[in-house]
Amino acid sequence: MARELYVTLRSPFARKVWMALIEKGLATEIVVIDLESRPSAFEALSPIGKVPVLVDDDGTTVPDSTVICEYLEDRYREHPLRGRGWEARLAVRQLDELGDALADGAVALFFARRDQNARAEAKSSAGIDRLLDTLDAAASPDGAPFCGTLSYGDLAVLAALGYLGFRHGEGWRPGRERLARWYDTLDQRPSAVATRPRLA
Ligand SMILES: N[C@@H](CCC(=O)N[C@@H](CS)C(=O)NCC(=O)O)C(=O)O
Repeated sequence: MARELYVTLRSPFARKVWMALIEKGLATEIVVIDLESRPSAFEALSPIGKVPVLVDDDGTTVPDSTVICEYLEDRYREHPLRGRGWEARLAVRQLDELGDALADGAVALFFARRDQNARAEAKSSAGIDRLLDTLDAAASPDGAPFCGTLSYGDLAVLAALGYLGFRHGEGWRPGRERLARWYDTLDQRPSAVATRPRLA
């Protein structure tokens, strides 16, 4: 059977894994679903009920973007996206967590604005600003990957920033030139170009 990745075209979590599969050269059929009317085949795959879900070519089924990335690294060693040794792996996992938190914040901000919930909007905006400042301080001045070589942590942050720009514009950039340079460099990779968030 063909390897399948269940996604939506806007989910930053799905995009992180989609990019990882491209970077690792693992051919995958992308199955785009509508979260408003989830097909029963998708519901059966994961009790979590969120995208992404990976169904590997032997039927191994893995939900959650970080769990999928770790699984891919454990199973497919080519084009590694996490470092060797505990320090490098810890750094990648921590970066991945920052990226996921940023994505969660950007999604929460979208719903807060849609629902005109000023309190939730202020909370999400403050959380996003803190994460952006942390990432900007950690980014290298020359646009290089955060941990030296490209990691799935970079992909998590790239997907989160791509979603932030898609939903909320580019207002995150001023005063965060290092992070913007890092983003603009990685955003040119074929894996990033092929997976940019879109409405349909
Ligand atoms: N921790 C999960 C988060 C995934 C997630 O929140 N996906 C959203 C789309 S961006 C989703 O499927 N939401 C559907 C729902 O919550 O019902 C991961 O990293 O994969």
